[in-house]
Amino acid sequence: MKTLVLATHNKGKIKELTALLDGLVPEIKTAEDLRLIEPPEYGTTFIENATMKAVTAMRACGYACLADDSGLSVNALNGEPGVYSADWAGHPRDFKMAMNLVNDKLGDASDRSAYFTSVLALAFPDGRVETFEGRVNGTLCWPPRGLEGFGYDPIFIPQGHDKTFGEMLLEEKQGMSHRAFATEKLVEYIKNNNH
Ligand code: ITT
Repeated sequence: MKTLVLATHNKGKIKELTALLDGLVPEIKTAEDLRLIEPPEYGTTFIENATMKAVTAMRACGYACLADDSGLSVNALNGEPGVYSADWAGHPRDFKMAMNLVNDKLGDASDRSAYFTSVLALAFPDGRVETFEGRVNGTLCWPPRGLEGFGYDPIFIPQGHDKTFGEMLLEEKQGMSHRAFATEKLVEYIKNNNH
């Protein structure tokens, strides 16, 4: 594989994926570089949405395309916002509002456990699609802490740590994130299959 397109319009994901995939393929392009549209997401699972985003982009540009569908699932909220994590931030995206919404819905619930999931879908020009999933467990804190990362990072403390993802520099988050774990599987697949 000479060129891989990151089929996402999320700047936080682009920063993380670009660093995680460093050295894997000669050229990485983004959806923005190729002016690819941002398709509406009607799926009810991360796998469905990730696959749809990767295939839509691949059909539009002809290169191998990698999409990420991800989100925060809160156990006391029956897994919400989950696949709707971006929707909770409205238009234009406002993650302060989304984090407030999570905290309001949680109220005084004693169970503050949550997890991030990332599903990466890799769509090849010949129509094949492979998916890879990563997950990180943690707890939610309030108020939000830290200015690093993106999205819900300032309220998420990964298991076994004291800092939120919002208080971690990129390299530290990459050592334990859902996206990093999914990417590890993807990299292994690419290396084992000579792509
Ligand atoms: P693309 O579809 O263009 O990739 P998006 O932001 O719409 O961008 P999703 O539909 O996958 O992406 O929405 C996932 C949301 O979950 C995302 O907007 C983040 O706010 C949140 N999220 C995912 N991974 C996260 C992470 O590592 N840290 C914080 N929030 C995250």
